[in-house]
Amino acid sequence: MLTRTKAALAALLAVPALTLGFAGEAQADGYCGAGRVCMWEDGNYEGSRYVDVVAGGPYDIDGWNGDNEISSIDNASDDYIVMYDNDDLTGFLGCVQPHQRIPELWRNDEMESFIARSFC
Ligand SMILES: [Ca+2]
Ligand SMILES: [Ca+2]
Ligand SMILES: [Ca+2]
Repeated sequence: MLTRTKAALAALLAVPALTLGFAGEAQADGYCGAGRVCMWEDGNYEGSRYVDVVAGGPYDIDGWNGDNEISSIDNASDDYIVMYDNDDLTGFLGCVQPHQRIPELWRNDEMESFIARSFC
């Protein structure tokens, strides 16, 4: 019974947390500001924040700035982030959905370019 109550409470709290998320995220350490996409050297949004840009692009992640090192990503935008293995949007890796966070990328240390789009 206690578990069910907790679950119901969590469901109730989930909706306002989602709608109010932006204000908190802009200040939270390790997360991205509204409309931006951020990428980190290590998993769980740790290590160097190599990418912190307004969702748009195309962007190349240059050498010494995180190319082939990205391990986690926070997409705080309304667009899909389409990720590529190589520079110039070549070698499709996969998509991050709008407002999706990925603490451990399934293709670790491979991304070199990306673009924000309204489709995947
Ligand atoms: Ca890494
Ligand atoms: Ca490169
Ligand atoms: Ca690569």
